[in-house]
Amino acid sequence: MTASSAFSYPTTRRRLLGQASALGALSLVAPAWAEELANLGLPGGPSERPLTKAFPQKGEMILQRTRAPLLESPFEVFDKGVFTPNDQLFVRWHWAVIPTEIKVDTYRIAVRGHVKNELSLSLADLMSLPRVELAAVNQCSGNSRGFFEPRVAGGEWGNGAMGNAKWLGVRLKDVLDKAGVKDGAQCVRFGGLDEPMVEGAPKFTKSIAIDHARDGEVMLAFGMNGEQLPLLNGFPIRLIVPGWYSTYWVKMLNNIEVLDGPDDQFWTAKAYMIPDTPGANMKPGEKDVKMVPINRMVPRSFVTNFRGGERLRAGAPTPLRGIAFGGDAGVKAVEVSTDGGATWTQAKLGTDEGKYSFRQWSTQIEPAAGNLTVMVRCTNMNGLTQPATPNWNPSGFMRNVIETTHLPVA
Ligand SMILES: Nc1nc2c(c(=O)[nH]1)N[C@H]1C(S)=C(S)[C@@H](COP(=O)(O)O)O[C@H]1N2
Ligand SMILES: [Mo]
Repeated sequence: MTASSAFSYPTTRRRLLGQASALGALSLVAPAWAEELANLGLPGGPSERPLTKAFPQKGEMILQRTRAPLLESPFEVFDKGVFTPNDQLFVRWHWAVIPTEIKVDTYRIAVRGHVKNELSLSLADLMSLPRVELAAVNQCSGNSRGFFEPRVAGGEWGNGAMGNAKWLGVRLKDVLDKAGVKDGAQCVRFGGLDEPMVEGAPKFTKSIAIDHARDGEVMLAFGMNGEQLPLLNGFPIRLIVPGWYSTYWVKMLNNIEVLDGPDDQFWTAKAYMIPDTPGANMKPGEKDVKMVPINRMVPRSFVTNFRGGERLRAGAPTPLRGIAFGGDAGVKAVEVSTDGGATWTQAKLGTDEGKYSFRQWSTQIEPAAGNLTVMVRCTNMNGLTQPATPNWNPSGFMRNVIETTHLPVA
């Protein structure tokens, strides 16, 4: 993690708040957005993946659900570079009551609970703390759920419920130190401005252990790829939990609560549970599997410059490239196999943007006529490699397998 003084993003307080005020003006379109949401049709079957440009500050996205918004990044986006453009980074909300207007001057983040001084931080207070910048992959726990066999319930994501950005913000540790965490603190719970649309439904909150919260990496971000966050990605502030699934990356953050016991609220204690097994893998119908809250991400890799079914020319030198990430550790190696996994060739790795970032990989092939099968696998710095067979669990979380792309060659 580097200090951001050299970063050319306009981060003076006035400039950021100035931009934020500009967004305040922009948010005058909010009622129109609310109406548009109501008028958009729902997608049909799981194979139907309509594109939409109807969401504010978002370019072309795959529409999974209108309310609460579920928007997937079209996969082509990942071939353009390791940083996902803000207007095409995926969007996921649990509840549909999302503010469409944020008053940046009165926005406050409460820091409360098991602390010596409860705080109410303005955006200016927050931005006066030392700044840090970090590239990190934001990946939904259910990314790629649509590929689970047998099928499971939940958002039918393809592989585009992930994205990588350079996050600019302040350390959660510094915020907690300002409040002075009392002895005996166990975890920190986070909440945002969104609310359930049905009475009695549990508000979306998540928590992490106190030591994790104070590791100096978890941050409160107000910048994303050199701009402020799009509203739907959590403007003005979101939590970044590097290397962990983004269910913990609470958006529109306005509440930080230090607890002296475990968090027993629904979203941490009951939802987002995975089998406590390697790769979160179990058999359909298996009983008495110990479940734990989802946590660290695992390595994944994808081909990005060809879609399955695209035709290649026989004997032609053909560049092959894609992205990989190590999960909670850096990318150590990316290997490619064109013989069904019998032999593997090391791919060349692109610029290292930090251990939590996407990393580009590339190689070249000269395919023979026939049906080419390209397999790609990533190994992270902890020595963890992608599995040859897909994992399975009832919630469709943490999908992982060596990805295979079939390309006819003629
Ligand atoms: N306030 C709030 N934060 C939230 C959520 C939410 O519903 N409300 N969903 C979480 C989940 S499950 C995911 S996958 C990410 C999605 O982040 P994105 O929309 O910026 O891609 O936000 C997380 N933070
Ligand atoms: Mo998620």
